[in-house]
Amino acid sequence: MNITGNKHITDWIAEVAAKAKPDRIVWIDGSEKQLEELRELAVKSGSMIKLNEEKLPNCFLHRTDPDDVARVENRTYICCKNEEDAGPTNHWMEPSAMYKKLDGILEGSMKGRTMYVIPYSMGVIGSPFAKYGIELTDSTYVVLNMVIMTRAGKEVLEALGDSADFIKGIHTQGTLDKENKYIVQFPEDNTIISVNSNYGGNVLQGKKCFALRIASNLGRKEGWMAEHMLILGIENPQGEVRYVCGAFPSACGKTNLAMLIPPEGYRINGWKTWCVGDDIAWLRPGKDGRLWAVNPENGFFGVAPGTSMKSNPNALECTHEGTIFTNVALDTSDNTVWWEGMTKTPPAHAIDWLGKPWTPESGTKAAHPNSRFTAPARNCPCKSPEFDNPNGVPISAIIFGGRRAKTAPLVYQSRDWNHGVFVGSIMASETTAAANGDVGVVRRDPMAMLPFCGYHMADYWQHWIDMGKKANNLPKIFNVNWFRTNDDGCFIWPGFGDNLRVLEWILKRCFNETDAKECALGYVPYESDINLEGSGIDEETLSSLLYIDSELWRKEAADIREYYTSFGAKVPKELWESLETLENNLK
Ligand code: OXD
Ligand code: MN
Repeated sequence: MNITGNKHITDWIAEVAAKAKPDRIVWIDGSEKQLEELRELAVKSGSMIKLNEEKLPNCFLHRTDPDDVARVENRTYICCKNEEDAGPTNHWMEPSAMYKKLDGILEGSMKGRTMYVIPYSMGVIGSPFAKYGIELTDSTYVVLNMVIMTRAGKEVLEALGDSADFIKGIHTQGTLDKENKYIVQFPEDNTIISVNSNYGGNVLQGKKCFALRIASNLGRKEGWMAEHMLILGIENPQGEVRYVCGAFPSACGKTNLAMLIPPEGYRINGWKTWCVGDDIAWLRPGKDGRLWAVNPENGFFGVAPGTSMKSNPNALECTHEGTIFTNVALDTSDNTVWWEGMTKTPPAHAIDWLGKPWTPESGTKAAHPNSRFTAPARNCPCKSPEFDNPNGVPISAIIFGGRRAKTAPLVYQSRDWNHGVFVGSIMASETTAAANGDVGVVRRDPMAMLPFCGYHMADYWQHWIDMGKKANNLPKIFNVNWFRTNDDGCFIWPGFGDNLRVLEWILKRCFNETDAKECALGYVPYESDINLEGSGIDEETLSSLLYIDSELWRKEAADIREYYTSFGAKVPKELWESLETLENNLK
């Protein structure tokens, strides 16, 4: 039965149903009663395993098909009319050709299945930031994840009223055929279609598909920004909370930074941290000339392996109730979960992510390296009191980062907004760094948006430059590198909570509370301005972390020149100018 009179929605659903031919259509109203029934159904059908109710109340384990365990960048498309608009970093197909292909796959795909209608909101329903979507899916797993990750249910339909302003999403698991897996965004039609996958990053469409690929297009049109960024509030002993956004490529500790616990000395002095978001930020200029950010999500879809009481107790705490685990190991001794890095001692017996008996002697991983938890934000011990603020939080600093063994210093500040855009555009991580200290292979990942920018990357840089003209009290832009190594290939900086020492300096810079040294890259701290008390790092070591090797940077600049050239004529002139300044500074 329809639960809305909105014809734009009901006509579209009828059209999809005529194609996919589900046995029945169920509207997700968001009620606990309905969700409870769906959980029961998922357990009965074998799609989810109920975990120990005492230790992990309302938690479930799901195993995906072994070939369906991660996002599939090579099967992810941006389908706009002109190929040039998708740019060189996206896969593209002409929209009508792609619709034809997908229609073939959708035809009859839901026969014998239920089609769920999930009305969901990215952002607080009714807030100035909110954008609405409807995902049609034949997967109960998708429904149960989407209600954690977004604000979903009939309130969204009420907020939409008769409007046609929503993102249309269709998902079918199909047959999970690897050769016919497609994750497709049609930015000109505000439409997303994912087929033949049931893995979160591909099919929880609110996340990467909507909140980044489609939303980056909306933001460009409407004058705001959709970014792959965490949002963190830092409260100083005076009780003042200042906010930063941070973009990092994967495997740089983004979730750890988003839920950072201050070092003991800081905690004693009254420092606190508040998580607003761990993955996505939507930013808009406010009337006060600052950029204001919201996290459009309502949960965390975090990587499980490596999450422990030591690395990220807050994230672990998030998973203790109402969480769906995907592809982790089942600890059969007490019907709980385990993954590599959770505890030093693995369980003596487990069922691995493939559903097979496992012991520590098996010689294989018990959990898939990309196994996940889908946890409600309400569980986060450091959830910001501003999490649901409809106007978001004002951002003082934007922090870019990457994993570089030798090149990038621990921290540097850009000279101004446009130079900061340059710093974001050249972001990179080294994929491998050999133990002998050799620098690994560099993969550029501008603003950590490489797989998520829904249009031409150089147009996206231009949008950043243009946004700089829309606000007169912009965040300052910084770059950090927690991963400098010594000659033995060991990390020098302790990282984790100690990163707050660097964040403190960053925030002081934003409020003109500390000085800095000018260098070829921008500004770096005076050694004495970073609080090292209790860090185990002395000023000499800090000096080595801040050292800029001109020879390496000359090579870096040459590599950037080549990289920019690959984007053709669209690269903004301001970025070329920043590159020239860097080259001159290094002479
Ligand atoms: C994620 C990602 O899952 O960036 O958040 O891949
Ligand atoms: Mn991400």
